[in-house]
Amino acid sequence: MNQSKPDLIYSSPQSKIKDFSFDAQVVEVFPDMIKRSVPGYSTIIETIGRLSQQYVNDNSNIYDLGCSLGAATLAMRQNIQAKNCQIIAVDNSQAMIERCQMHINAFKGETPCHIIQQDILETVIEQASMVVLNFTLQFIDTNARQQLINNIAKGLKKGGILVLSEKINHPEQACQQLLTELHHDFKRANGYSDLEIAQKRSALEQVMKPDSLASHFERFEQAGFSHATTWFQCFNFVSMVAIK
Ligand code: GEK
Repeated sequence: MNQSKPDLIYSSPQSKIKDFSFDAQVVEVFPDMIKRSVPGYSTIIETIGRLSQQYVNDNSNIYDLGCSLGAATLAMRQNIQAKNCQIIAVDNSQAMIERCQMHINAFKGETPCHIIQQDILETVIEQASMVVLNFTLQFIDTNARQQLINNIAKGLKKGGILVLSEKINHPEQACQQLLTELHHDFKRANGYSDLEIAQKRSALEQVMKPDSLASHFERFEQAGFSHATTWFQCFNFVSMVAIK
């Protein structure tokens, strides 16, 4: 999965920028794209693996919602110690799901994985000890987000966890600007040009809608989680854990 082609999708000027979509072109470069765009991505994936070792228990289901190429699924499968568990990895992009299945097949593991093409708003969550939404909720219709978090909380067993990673908006303009500039510096340092940064930004504008950190915690509370904390933040990228 590390030998991805370099992401050059936005490297030349485009007269009309199409809305970003998780299509075959994106799939080809996805590992390179996400590593160069999301600060802390590798740390987050590794930590999801470590959390699965601790929180996944016997006879339970594990969900990776918006699994893309299955990085979180693989990290969990390598770390789960519990018996009689299964991982259900869901994504609504056909191109992602096909490539994800190939990645999963390429690695051996004890825990069975079911790779499903489906809208995660339709996924039935039950008997879950761990649910992962790693940079997926930001692509879901804002009005459907609370219902999804409620559904996850309902399907988790007591003591089970939700890992939610997201890009966030800061409510104060000055802080929002500072975090955005630091993120753009990070992308420049990873070889993206100003043109690539600007064109990708336009492509995502209507597709990805970040929330504030406070609204995530309000959602957790409304869904009935007992505890929630941020465990990682780098610039405007955050990963949280909520415990039922
Ligand atoms: C990782 N978690 O590598 N239903 C199912 N899938 C969806 C939906 C939906 N309604 N909307 C978007 N997706 C991964 C990275 S990427 C994040 C997640 C990013 C899927 C979409 O097809 C894509 O694969 C994924 O959510 C978001 O740990 O690229 O910034």
